[in-house]
Amino acid sequence: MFSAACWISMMGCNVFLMLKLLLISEFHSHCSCLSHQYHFVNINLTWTDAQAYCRENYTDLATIDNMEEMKRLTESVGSDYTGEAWIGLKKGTSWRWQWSSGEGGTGYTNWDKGEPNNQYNNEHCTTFRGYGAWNDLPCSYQSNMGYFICYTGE
Ligand SMILES: *[C@@H]1O[C@H](CO)[C@@H](O)[C@H](O)[C@H]1NC(C)=O
Ligand SMILES: *[C@@H]1O[C@H](CO)[C@@H](O)[C@H](O)[C@H]1NC(C)=O
Ligand SMILES: [Ca+2]
Repeated sequence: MFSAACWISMMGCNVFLMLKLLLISEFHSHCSCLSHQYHFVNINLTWTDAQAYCRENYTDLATIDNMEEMKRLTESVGSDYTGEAWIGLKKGTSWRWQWSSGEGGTGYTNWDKGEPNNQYNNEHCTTFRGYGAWNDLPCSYQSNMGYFICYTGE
């Protein structure tokens, strides 16, 4: 049998736990909007070579989870560049789009109008277009589309 004092102290403990959980989730939501820092690299590489470059020199090719990150990625490229640049999205098993980082993804996408169109049935990698929208392209492309965006962070 619990005494009243014991019951009250348990309640206190629960309140404390709840506060702690709130603080933790607050902390995490702050973290996730700061966790991906983007780095635009102007070297012409295929998607796979760009991935290797990002994995060695940063964390991976860019993963984008929401509009806020899309905005920051766009800022990292700057308005002078109007070409395309690889991001970390590529078709994986059963032709589903997957992030290079292995992140499950939040479901956020920002495909350009009419994309992904999988032209000639050969477009399995994704680029960022200057104004922010995404396009699927052949993974082996590099001339002036082979620039890429890496990220650092979780
Ligand atoms: C990492 O960056 C350096 C300097 O730009 C480059 O020489 C090297 O090839 C990069 N690593 C990979 C795996 O591409
Ligand atoms: C990348 O390729 C394009 C098209 O061939 C070229 O204009 C550009 O100068 C190249 N960039 C670099 C950094 O080699
Ligand atoms: Ca396309």
